[in-house]
Amino acid sequence: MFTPDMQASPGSYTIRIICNDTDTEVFDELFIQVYNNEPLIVNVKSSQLQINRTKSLKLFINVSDNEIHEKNLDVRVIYKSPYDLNWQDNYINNKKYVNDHWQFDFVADKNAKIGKYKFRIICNDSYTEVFEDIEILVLNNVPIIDKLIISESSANRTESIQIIINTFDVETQDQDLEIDITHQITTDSFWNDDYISNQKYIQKNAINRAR
Ligand SMILES: [Ca+2]
Ligand SMILES: [Ca+2]
Repeated sequence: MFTPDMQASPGSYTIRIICNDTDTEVFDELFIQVYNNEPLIVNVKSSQLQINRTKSLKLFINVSDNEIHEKNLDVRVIYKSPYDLNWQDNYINNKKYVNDHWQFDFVADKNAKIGKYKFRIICNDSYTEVFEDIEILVLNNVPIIDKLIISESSANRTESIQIIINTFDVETQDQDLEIDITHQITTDSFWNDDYISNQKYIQKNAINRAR
């Protein structure tokens, strides 16, 4: 019997059979190939398949191998952001082995590209590397118009009405948001921006003080 154990190196083994009649020794050889049992990615689960920038999600990964315990396998996560050719791992952190599985956090940066990310989960038993891909969508936080105030609700021609607009966005500062104001006189007329002028950004606390 030839029984390579868990620690046996994979490869081609030369088996030498020696025969001796006490006067002469002869031998013959044969070859046996020993293979590694490949590691297996049993399953990959994500707490979410889409995520807004500045939020995070968790990846739960189960792997196995005949020779090596799950916690001693090399497990890694890399990703490609939309239209990117390079694999990265900048937003992957908190790698840990807990409750019989591997866990990683993906934290979408506020400047992360929007769109489909290809994630690759890699498992290596130091002889063979296997991988599985999943896709996760990173979304923009949509801007919010949270308050509109007008100084008057009516005006005679040539009089001015002040329009105050409070906006909010998770990723973009208020002063960097683009605000367009248009109006129409009847529901079937064109929207236009005649009569709109003097658009400027005033800090929110400055407005509060002015009231
Ligand atoms: Ca193995
Ligand atoms: Ca945004």
